[in-house]
Amino acid sequence: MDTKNRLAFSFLITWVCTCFLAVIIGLTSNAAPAKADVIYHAFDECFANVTAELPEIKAAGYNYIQISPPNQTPSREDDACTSDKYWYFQYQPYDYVLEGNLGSEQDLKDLIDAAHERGIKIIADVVFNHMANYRFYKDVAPFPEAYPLYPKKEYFHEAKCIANYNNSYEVENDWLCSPNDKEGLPDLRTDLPYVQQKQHEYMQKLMDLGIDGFRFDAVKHISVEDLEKIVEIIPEDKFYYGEAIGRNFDESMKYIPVFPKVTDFQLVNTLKSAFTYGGDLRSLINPVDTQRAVPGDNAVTFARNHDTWAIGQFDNWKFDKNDLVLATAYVLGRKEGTPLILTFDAFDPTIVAGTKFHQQMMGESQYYRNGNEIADSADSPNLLLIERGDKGLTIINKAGETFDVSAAKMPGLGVGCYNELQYDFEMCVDYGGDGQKYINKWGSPNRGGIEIGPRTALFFVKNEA
Ligand SMILES: [Ca+2]
Repeated sequence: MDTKNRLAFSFLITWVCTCFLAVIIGLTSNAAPAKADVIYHAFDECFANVTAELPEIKAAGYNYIQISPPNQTPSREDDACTSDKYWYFQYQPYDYVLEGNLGSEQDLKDLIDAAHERGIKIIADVVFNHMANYRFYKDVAPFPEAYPLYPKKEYFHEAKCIANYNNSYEVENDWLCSPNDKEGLPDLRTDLPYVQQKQHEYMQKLMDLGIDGFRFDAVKHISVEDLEKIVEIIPEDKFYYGEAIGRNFDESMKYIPVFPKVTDFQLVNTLKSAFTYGGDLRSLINPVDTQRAVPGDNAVTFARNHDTWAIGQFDNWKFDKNDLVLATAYVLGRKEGTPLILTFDAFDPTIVAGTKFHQQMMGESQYYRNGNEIADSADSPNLLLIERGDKGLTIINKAGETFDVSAAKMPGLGVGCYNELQYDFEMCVDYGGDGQKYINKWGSPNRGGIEIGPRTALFFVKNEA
């Protein structure tokens, strides 16, 4: 076939396939395809910039976007749209009006509408425990008249910094302070019907704009009884979860079922141990069974979030750059949890492949295959194999060396060929002469077995028949 004919032939094939696809889509258009949720955390991003980014976000496979708190907060010295230096200002509400450093109410509405057109939902981060530090408003009026919504002292707990984090009364009722901020954040009396009403009006306003869900900040600092009141108005079809930085499993689970889901810091701990030098990836086999992760239906999962990203806090939960990608690959390869991917990580090629894998494996079962059943030396602290149904496989190699074996069994996967989603090569499984299944093609038709490079994660999905 000459070049011209080849082009024509390829065009014809494309046309035939497209028409065939159109027929399939046409036949199934009544049932929207079920998709697993992966949340893109548009951390400290201006709303108009997120709107502009929607094509990339959609192409990478994300179907939820979590925005930073959209309420009014102290003015920033940096350009909020290009810098993340004063990100923590966004977690200090001054007023629940939708006019702030990250954009206007119209910018937010435009983002919601444009996202909905693409089938993407928007989650708003809401901060109800406290208000902005009064030092920003000293020139406006005395405390607390400076706060338009809460101008009376009775709306706040007594001004006193949390001193003992083991005392839940203090954690819930005293003010959040930091070494750089001894004045602290005015802590709201979230038990008062008036305060709850203002917070409900704000949530309702966001829902009227089209917001699809909420992330509730700092829930450990609000009593469960108050939280129950706060979430009361949320309709069943909304997605919402609580940011609970649980120091242990019970502390994480304390907020279920007030929230259907909580941030899974138990898993972050478990991941950190497994990926630390000398750690063992096999410790990541079913961590929920030993309470080293929150049950999947209740968990919003990540290797890092904006809190562990931020300089000078949660240093025990920070990962080396390569480990971060591999730990996030695990979060996306496993069945459990709703993954939340931070802006800075969201377009890493391995993480994009993992996000697509997570979506395509929706509803598939999960099995951690023991390396002994695959090949010599595959049962290793550096190697993890997660099968998804009989049509998906994640392999993670955390070693500094390539794992290379010329023969590998693959008892769990169906016979056929699989595409690797990041590197775009084919792996095929077929029966050998002994009646067992083997990987008989790995990239090149000249080799079988497994070859996975140092500090690499691979995601295989079976080709459609
Ligand atoms: Ca509080």
